[in-house]
Amino acid sequence: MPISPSASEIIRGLYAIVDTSYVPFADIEKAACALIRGGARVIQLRAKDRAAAEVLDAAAALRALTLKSGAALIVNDRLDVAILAGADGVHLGQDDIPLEYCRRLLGGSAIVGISTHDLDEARKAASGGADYISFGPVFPTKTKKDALPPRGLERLQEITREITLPVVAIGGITEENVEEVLSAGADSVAVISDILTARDVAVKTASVVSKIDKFLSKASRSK
Ligand code: 3NM
Repeated sequence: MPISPSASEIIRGLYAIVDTSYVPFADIEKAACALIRGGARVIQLRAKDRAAAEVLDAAAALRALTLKSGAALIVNDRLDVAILAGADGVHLGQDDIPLEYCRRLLGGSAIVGISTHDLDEARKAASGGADYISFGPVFPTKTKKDALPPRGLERLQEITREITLPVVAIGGITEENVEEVLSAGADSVAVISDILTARDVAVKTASVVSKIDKFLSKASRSK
């Protein structure tokens, strides 16, 4: 039987997000293909503005694609869609269905990530059994309309020093600042607009992935 990789092996490097505020709904599969071609190994589907049936259709298409390529699929917010599409996991906001209830429906092997914005939320997610947390916004972002004020690199570092779960940094991260973010201890980096607005999404992804992977492999060699 194949050994399934752990959440900390999966949530490492680029955490790519297909966000329908940048990708027309009809192009979701095409965008995910480009991200995967560029080397993304985790794909999150984030479709805040769409009805459940549509999100489920998109998730099912991405499930087929990610299974073929060996990438992990995480569904944002929608536990129901994550379960029905057979996704690898779900990513929950602070106001979504609480973690303990999610586990009852998802079982222990699914990956559950929680958005956090301060140390208290991060501690609560870790003690509640999350597999990873996101922390942000690190920098100003236009993508999330209700984003909190930027947390900055020092607060990110405070989180990565204490929390032993994989930490995905998010918010305003670009190819230019990704190394600073990794230097603050992030295991993974979510990049939305900088990648999805690129002229060639696959080429841009490859360039971001190469920068992240080089940094992480150097960091793990020097441990
Ligand atoms: N969550 P971009 S910031 C989806 O702070 C999301 O939890 C955030 O998009 C948080 O890479 C954010 O375009 C948007 O800045 C990130």
